[in-house]
Amino acid sequence: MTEITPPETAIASQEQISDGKPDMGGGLPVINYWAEKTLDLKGGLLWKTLLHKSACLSCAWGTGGQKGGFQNEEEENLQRCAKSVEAIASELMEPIPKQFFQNYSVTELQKLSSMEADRLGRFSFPVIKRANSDRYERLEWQEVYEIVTQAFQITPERLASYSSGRSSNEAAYLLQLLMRSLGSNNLADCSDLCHAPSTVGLNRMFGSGTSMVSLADLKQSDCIVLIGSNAPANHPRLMNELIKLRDRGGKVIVINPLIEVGLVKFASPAYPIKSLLKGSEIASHYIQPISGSDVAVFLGIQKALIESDWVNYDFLRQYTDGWEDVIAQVRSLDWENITSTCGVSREELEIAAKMIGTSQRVVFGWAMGITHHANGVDNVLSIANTALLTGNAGKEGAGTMPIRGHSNVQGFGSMGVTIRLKEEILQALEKLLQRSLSRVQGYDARSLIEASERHQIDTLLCLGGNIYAANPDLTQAKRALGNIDTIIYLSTKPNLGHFHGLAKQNTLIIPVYTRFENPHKTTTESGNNFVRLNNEGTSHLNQREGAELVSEVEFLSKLADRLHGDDVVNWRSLQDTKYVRQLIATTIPDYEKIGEIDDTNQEFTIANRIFHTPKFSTLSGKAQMFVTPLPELELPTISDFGLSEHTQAIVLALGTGRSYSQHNTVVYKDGDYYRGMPHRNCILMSRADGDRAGFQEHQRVTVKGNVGSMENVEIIYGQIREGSSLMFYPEVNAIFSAPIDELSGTPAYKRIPIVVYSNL
Ligand SMILES: Nc1nc2c(c(=O)[nH]1)N[C@H]1C(S)=C(S)[C@@H](COP(=O)(O)OP(=O)(O)OC[C@H]3O[C@@H](n4cnc5c(=O)[nH]c(N)nc54)[C@H](O)[C@@H]3O)O[C@H]1N2
Ligand SMILES: Nc1nc2c(c(=O)[nH]1)N[C@H]1C(S)=C(S)[C@@H](COP(=O)(O)OP(=O)(O)OC[C@H]3O[C@@H](n4cnc5c(=O)[nH]c(N)nc54)[C@H](O)[C@@H]3O)O[C@H]1N2
Ligand code: SF4
Ligand SMILES: [Mo]
Repeated sequence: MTEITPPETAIASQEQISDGKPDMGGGLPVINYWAEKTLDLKGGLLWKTLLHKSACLSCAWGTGGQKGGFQNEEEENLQRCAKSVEAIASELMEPIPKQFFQNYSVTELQKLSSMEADRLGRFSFPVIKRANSDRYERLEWQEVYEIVTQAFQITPERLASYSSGRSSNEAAYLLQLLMRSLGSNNLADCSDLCHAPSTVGLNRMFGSGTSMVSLADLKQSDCIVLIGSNAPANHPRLMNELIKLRDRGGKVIVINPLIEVGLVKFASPAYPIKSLLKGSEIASHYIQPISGSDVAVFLGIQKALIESDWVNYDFLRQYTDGWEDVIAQVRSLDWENITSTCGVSREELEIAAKMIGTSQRVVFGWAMGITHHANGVDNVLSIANTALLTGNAGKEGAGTMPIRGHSNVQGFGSMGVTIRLKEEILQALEKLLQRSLSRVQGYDARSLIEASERHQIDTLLCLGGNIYAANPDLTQAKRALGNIDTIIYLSTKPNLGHFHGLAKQNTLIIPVYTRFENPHKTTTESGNNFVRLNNEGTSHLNQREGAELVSEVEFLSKLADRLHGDDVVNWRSLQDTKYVRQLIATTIPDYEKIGEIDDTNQEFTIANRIFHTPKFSTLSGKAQMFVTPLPELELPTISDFGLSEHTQAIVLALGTGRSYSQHNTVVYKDGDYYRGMPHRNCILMSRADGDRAGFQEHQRVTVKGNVGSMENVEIIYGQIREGSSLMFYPEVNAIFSAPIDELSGTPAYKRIPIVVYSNL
C-alpha cells in the first residue's frame, strides 16, 4: 500500500509563500491597474464605456446593470473588476494604421507573439489575403459580399462555422439560422473546448445543461465547493460572494491541485475597509488532489457521507432515479483504491464530507479543472451525484453551478449554436423556415479540425474567437485550416489565428463592433441564466479616417439576404435586432420574455433553469444519477518520449490554462504575478518533483509533449501537487495533441503527459 501524505493545508502553505510572491489575491495591484487605466489619456473614454449600459465583455459572471455598467442582477453596486477594465481597454485601442498591411507581409506578422498581435490595434476595414499573395490587402464591401456569398454556395456538409462567446444572442441566433437554413449543422463553438462536459452531463441528469443556481441562491448558501476554478483571476466578482459567505459563517471547500493564492486569501476592492488591506480568508478546507482524479475525490466524499449517514435517502427515493447503483458502486470501492487514485487522505475527504453533510444549502461550482479531462463528463456527474446524495439540488440556495467562461458563451448555446440541438428547437425552426432541416450530425470544434484535415470543409465562417490557437496541436490546426478554400474571420482585434490560420484560397477579416459599440440593442445571457439588454453605443473608431466597421448582425443578415432573396423569413429586416428578438421569442423555449424586452426594458432570468423545487426537466421529472468509474491515471515513461532512461528528466501531468493577465488566447501582459511566474515561458512544478529530478529552481529546461517541445523553459517552484505542473496556453498548444473526452468532444487540456528534461 502506498503511503499517502496528507497535503499541507492552504493555511499552512500560505505562510510558506516566499520569493516575493504575494500572500493574497486581488489587493492593491488591482487598484493600481484601475488607476493606471482609468487615469491615462484614454481614461475618459474608458469611464464612458464602463458606465455604458451593457454587460461586461470579459467573463460570464455577467456584471452590468439596468442603470449602468456597475451593477449585478441583484442591483448591488461596484460590481466591475479589473478584468473588465482590461478587456475594455484592449478594445479601446486605436485602429491598425491604413498602411500597415502594405508594409508588413504575413510571413513577418507570423513572428508576432499573442501580446504583440493584440497590441497592433483594432481592425477597422475589411482585408483579404489571397492564395498568390503574402499580404493582406484592403477590400471593398461589394467584393467582400460577392466572395463570401459565392463561398457559401456549396454542398452544406462542406460549410462550417466556429464561434466564440463574445457576440450577442442576436448574432448567435442569426448565425445558426443561416447555417441551418442552408442545410449545415456544422456549428462548432468555443464551448466545445470549454464547458461542453457540463452541458452534456447536466442535461443527462437534470434535462437542463446550465447552472441551476442564481446569484440570489448563492447569497443564501452556507457552503460552496469550488472545484477546478481560478476565480480570483477569471471570475473575480465571485470572490465577493465567497467573502460574504465566510462572513456569515459559511464554509468554502476548494479542490485544486494548485494552491491558488487568491483562493486562500483575497483582498477585495469592493470592501476597502474590511477586505482590501488585510485580505479575507477564503478556503475553509483546501484539498489538493492529483490532477485528473476529481472523480476519486468525490467518490471518497460520497463514501464518507454514506458511512456517516449524511445521505438524504428520502430525497433520493422521491426525486432521483439510479441512486441505488451509485450507492452500490461507492460501497464496493475500498478506501485504499480511492485515496491512492486521488492522493488525498481519507481524513481530508471526511472533513469535506462533514462540511457538506452538515450544511443546509450547498452550492457546487466548477470550471475548467473539471471539464478539461478525458473523463470530463464523469467529473461533472460525480459532483452532481454528491449534490443529489445530500439533497442539495432543487431547493433555494443550493445546487450545481458550472462557472461559465466567455461573457455570452451560454447565450450561444441557448440560441442553438451547438451540434447537440434539442429536437424541440429544431422543430420550432422548421416551422419558422417552413422546410425540413438536416439531421446530419454536425462537427464540433475538434471534429471540424479533423474534417478539415481530411479536406472535407471548403468554407469556414468564424464569428469571433481564435480557432487556430484555442486548439491543441497548433501544427495540425494550421495544416487543417490551410485545406479550407475560404475562411472569413469576423473580428475586433488581431490574434495569432489571423496570421497562422490561413485558408488555401481566400482569408478575409471583417472588422466588427464590440458589444458596447453596436448601433442597435443586443442581449446576452450570463452563466447564471440572467438575460441582459445592452444599449446602442458608438465607436471611437467611427471618427477615424477610412474606418468601415460593421455590426455582426448586419453582416449576417445581409449575407443571408443575398443567399436566400425572397424567403419566408425576411432576412433583410433582421438587421433590426428587434425582429431577431421576436424570432428568438417564438422558437427558443423559455426565452419568451425577450419578445417584450424592447418595450419593457426588463432584464430577466430564463424560465425553468433555476430549480427551487426538486422537479427537474427530465421526462420523469426526476434527476437521473449515473455511476462514475474511478479514472485510470497512468503516465508514460521517460523512454516513451524517446529519451534515454539516463537523461536528467521527469514525467509530469501538465495542466494548461490562463495566466493572470490574459483572456484566453489573447495575452495582455507578460508573466503571472500571483503565481510568481515572471514571464510566460515558465513551468510551475513542486519543489519535490524538481528535487527528485535533480533540477534547481530557475534552471532552464526542455518541455516535451507528444507532438513538439518548448526550449529554455524556466522552472518555478510553487504549491502544486507533486506530479502536476502548469504552463500557459496558447503557446503550449504547440507541443501536444490532447486526448478527447468521448462524451463531450472536449480536449483534456488539464492532464497532458509531458517530460521535462535538462539538455546539460
Ligand atoms: N481574466 C480572464 N477571465 C476569464 C478568462 C480568461 O482567460 N481571463 N477566460 C474565460 C473562459 S472562456 C473560461 S472557460 C474561464 C476559465 O476559468 P478557469 O477554469 O478558472 O481557468 P483555468 O486557467 O483553465 O484553470 C482552472 C483551474 O483548474 C485547476 N486545475 C487544473 N487541473 C485540475 C484538476 O485536475 N482538478 C481540479 N480540481 N482542478 C484543476 C488549475 O489549477 C486552475 O486553478 O474563465 C473565463 N474568464
Ligand atoms: N491548452 C489550452 N487550450 C485551451 C484552453 C485551456 O485552458 N488550455 N481553454 C479553452 C477554452 S475554455 C476556450 S473558451 C477557448 C477559447 O477560444 P476562443 O473563444 O476561440 O478564443 P479567444 O482567445 O477568446 O478569442 C479572442 C478573439 O475574439 C475576437 N473578438 C473579441 N470580441 C469580439 C466580438 O465582440 N465579436 C467578434 N466577432 N470577435 C470578437 C478578437 O479578435 C479576439 O482576438 O480556448 C480553449 N483552449
Ligand atoms: S466578474 Fe466577470 S463579468 Fe463581472 S466585472 Fe469581472 S470580468 Fe466582468
Ligand atoms: Mo472557456
